[in-house]
Amino acid sequence: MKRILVTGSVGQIGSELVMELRNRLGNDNVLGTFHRTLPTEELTESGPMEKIRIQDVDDVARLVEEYDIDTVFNMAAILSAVGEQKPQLCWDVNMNGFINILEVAREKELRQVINPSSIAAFGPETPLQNTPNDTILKPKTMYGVTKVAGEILGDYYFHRYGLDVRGMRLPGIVSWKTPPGGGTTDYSVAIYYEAVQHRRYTCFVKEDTRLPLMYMPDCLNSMIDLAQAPLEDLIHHCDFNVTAFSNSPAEIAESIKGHYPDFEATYEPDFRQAIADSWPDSIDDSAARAEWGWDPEYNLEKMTVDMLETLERKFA
Ligand code: AKB
Repeated sequence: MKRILVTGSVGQIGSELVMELRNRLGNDNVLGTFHRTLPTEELTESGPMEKIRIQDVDDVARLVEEYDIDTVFNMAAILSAVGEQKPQLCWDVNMNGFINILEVAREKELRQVINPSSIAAFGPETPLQNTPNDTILKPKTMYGVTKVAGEILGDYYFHRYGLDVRGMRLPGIVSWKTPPGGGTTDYSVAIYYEAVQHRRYTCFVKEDTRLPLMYMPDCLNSMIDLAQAPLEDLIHHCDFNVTAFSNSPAEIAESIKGHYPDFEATYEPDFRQAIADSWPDSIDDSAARAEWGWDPEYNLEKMTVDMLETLERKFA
């Protein structure tokens, strides 16, 4: 991992991943790429940023060549909620984009491709509690379909071509820097923003909807630690369960109330409730712990303290 290209660099995770990788590997060694939304000053001023359309294989190949890339983190994706409104676009970006990256990586003999999967790979037939790593994968969203197909495709490129492709099934990611867009777990971020700014939040899933969650610093570590794990230690490749804690919106609201007693949460479930109901309550990440030492740092309370402090500074 010396010269990295990150797709989806203006997104919730991509924007922070680019900065973390630049801190660790040097600014010029990390190329951020974006499609429509323009990057922040922090991203453009700290290192190279280029416009890309990952569904265009020539675009991907040109940038890999020009910047002498050896590793790609593929963070560009249409998430679950938008994916249900635009299923064809979701397939196009998530699958055609990913296979272009794999093909360029194969042809140019890149070192590694990291392609995050998601808890959206699971479906209602999957065991709901402490979901095993290797289990039934029958998602009911287009986003989930692309995540399962992406896991299988990545494993195919590893076994067929020896390309080192890796990925982890991310839970809902909570962070303060760049808001998420188009996901079902977006409420777990919005609740903090609204608590700091207005002391009230109307949540679009029911109060007892429990989902696996993780704070951004752990998410970044999970991606970089998996990328750096010795290949010979891995039994799985593109489908590691990773989680930090599982909580419901009501429990997040309680944690916020511990700091803002006047905070009020109300609940008006919409179409995203059905998506959330098809995902597990909690997942078993023992394979990630055993094969590459996954060990998250944040629980709900520690995350709440950090989220409220950083958002208060942000909106001061
Ligand atoms: C979403 O809600 O779609 C994403 C995810 C869990 O992958 N945050």
